[in-house]
Amino acid sequence: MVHPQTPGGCVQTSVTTIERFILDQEDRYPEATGELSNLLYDIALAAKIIAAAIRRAGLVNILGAQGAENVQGEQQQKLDFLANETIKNSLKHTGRVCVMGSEEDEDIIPVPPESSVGKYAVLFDPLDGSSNIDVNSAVGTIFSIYRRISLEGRGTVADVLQPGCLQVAAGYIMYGSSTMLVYTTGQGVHGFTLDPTIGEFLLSHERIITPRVGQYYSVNESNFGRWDKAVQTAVRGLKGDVPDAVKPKNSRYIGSLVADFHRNLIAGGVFLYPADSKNTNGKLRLLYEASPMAFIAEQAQGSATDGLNRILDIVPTHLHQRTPLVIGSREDVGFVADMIRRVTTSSATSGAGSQPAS
Ligand code: FDP
Repeated sequence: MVHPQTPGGCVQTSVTTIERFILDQEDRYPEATGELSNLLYDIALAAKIIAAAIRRAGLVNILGAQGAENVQGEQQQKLDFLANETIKNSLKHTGRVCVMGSEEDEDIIPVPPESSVGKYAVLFDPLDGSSNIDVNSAVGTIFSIYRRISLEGRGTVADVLQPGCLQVAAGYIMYGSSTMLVYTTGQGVHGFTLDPTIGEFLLSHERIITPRVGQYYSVNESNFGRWDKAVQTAVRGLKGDVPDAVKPKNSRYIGSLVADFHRNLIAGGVFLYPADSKNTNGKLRLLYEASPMAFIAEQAQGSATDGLNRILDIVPTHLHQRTPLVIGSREDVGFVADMIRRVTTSSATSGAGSQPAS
């Protein structure tokens, strides 16, 4: 990582800020207007405000539930509310956005009538992994940007209901032991670490490539009895049941998608949130979680499916749609799909169905 103040006290005089990096990338496209670059800075600024609030959270009594429930019926945490408002306020008056969608809001979020509109639709999960907030574990923000498809005026719901393969940018911010912003505009995946001493995101991970085979599998195994037989068999395989097909993996699960995904992106691994008998379409949201992470995974040479099908090909039908998710190192995601396909086919031919294994 590049840090302006090295441990020896020697000042590093050449650093790449996120601003310079985005501008350098934009220079490669003579037709670029700069609107997307500016939108990415707007998000980076919102991230700094949220990071500062999270750092102070234990001190200023903003931990804990706010009392209201969000559209998913979950208790809205105070920091969820703050993060949601921060992002909306950072984007709505910029003239770069035509409509927004947030995991915390039931409907699309229009740009206020007094503000001009731009050509981008932005979707975000303002504070993902929020059940970790009260125990001071890593949480994150996820964002996804599409070019509008409506021709004029304020954006519409059609602008946000686009398949993930049409994203123009996606990224996440992880508020962990340090704050990192990782994004892609379809030109590889790049990571920046916030230097709190100068308040800038500095390039720390250029062109991230995830290992083809990972060392970790990450899944909430307390759901094991609620998975169908195909998923159970795949997870058993990751643990070592079929060593000829896949090297047994170590388990790591935080329960915070951004943190689990980030670890596997860097170290290699596969994250699964399959459907189960309680969450029959999985738990994670296609538009706010699965699609942006899938874009990043593929740009880092990993992959992402719903168990069988590519996430980026799914055409959403509603804003808060959920999907099963298997994401990470390419060969591991492929292994899970092979196992699911094999068990499902053999259960269908034997007439046994794919009910939970005993
Ligand atoms: P959370 O409910 O804490 O906001 O979709 C949200 C999410 O966290 C993901 O970040 C995380 O991967 C998953 O849910 C954890 O779910 P489980 O607690 O069911 O494992």
